[in-house]
Amino acid sequence: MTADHVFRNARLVTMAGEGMGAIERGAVVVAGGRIAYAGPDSECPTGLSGIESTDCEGRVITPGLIDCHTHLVFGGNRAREFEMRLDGASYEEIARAGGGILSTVRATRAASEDDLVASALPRLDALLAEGVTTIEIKSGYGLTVADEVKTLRAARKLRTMRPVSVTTTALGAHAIPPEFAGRSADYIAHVINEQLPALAAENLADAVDAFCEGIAFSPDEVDRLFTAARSLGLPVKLHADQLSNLHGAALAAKHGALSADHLEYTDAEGAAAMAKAGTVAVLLPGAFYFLREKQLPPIAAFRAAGTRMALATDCNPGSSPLTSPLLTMNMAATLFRMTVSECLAGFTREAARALGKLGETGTLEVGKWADLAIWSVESPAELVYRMGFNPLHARIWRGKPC
Ligand code: DI6
Ligand code: FE
Repeated sequence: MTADHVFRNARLVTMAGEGMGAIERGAVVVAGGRIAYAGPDSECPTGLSGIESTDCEGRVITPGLIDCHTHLVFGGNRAREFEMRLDGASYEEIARAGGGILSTVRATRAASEDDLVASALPRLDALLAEGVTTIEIKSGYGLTVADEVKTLRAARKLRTMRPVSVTTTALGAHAIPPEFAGRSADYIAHVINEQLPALAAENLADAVDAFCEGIAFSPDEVDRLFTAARSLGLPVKLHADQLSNLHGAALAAKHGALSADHLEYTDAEGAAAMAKAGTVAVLLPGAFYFLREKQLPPIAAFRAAGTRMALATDCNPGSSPLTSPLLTMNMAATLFRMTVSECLAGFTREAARALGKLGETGTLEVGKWADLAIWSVESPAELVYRMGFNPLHARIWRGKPC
């Protein structure tokens, strides 16, 4: 066997199959950036002489983490708004008064592509420091053709600057920009007729997203957008049922969406529709926590229906200024009562599925990219249990330690 690197004497958390796929004393062999073997150390292929070998000294190896829902690229921040909320204003009141998402739109429009890259890099580095090897980045704070293009170019630039896989999502339907105030249907037509073709022409978007909510876009408008996206061959996903139940989960499922995200107000029918369509439920406990939501996502209904559950930081300036997958897992366990296995699957296997990338990453299985996180812990539960402590020992992206 020709190979480049072997990691021996590790506790593997392969995430293959349904649970954690743990292997007490395991080894991972890397060849050409991909996993050539992941299994018991005792059965590791022999004749690997000459290749680099690392003794992991019993550390835990998981798949590299995947943050499948972020708004990483934006201008400015919303610390002032955070203070207003501490004085009693609600997220929706601030949004309706022209603050909220629109204040970040102003700052993002004022920023150059280089400014956006520079301000996103420290956030990206914080994620990488906790073992992230794949990240999804949405636009949605530009809301003109030029500013959406600028945002996604900045997102794509990040992957030339750091060893990480980046997928990009067009979220032009995030908010109604001031120049279209009161004309949401006209703005959706603009997204469909101007933004999507421009982004598609530059191949800047891997998927299309929308915010279906009373303060954003109606189910009918989303339906039109998704029909257009799919006719361009772009998969869809949806910010659904975050603040109220507009049956966004079922709408996403109807369009065969990769994922529906947030889902606090989703009902059992929505959960069942998602399971049937293979639409992954992306749960975002950071936003739930930061907005002090009371309505829990229907975890029991997802389990009963067999809906796949992923987790993500939702890193954004307004509802989840969060760049820690480890803290996100702890929040999912503490606030949503998700199990350790569900939390880890949420940032690995199910996150990969939510991006349509399960064939490439998300588990430690032969043929996938050798995207690994090596942790100085004794058991995977420690990754979920601790708060504000980062035990990452090494991050491997496509076989390269970095
Ligand atoms: N839901 C959210 O929680 C974020 N976007 C969305 O559609 C909030 C974005 C922001 O407040 O800037
Ligand atoms: Fe979001």
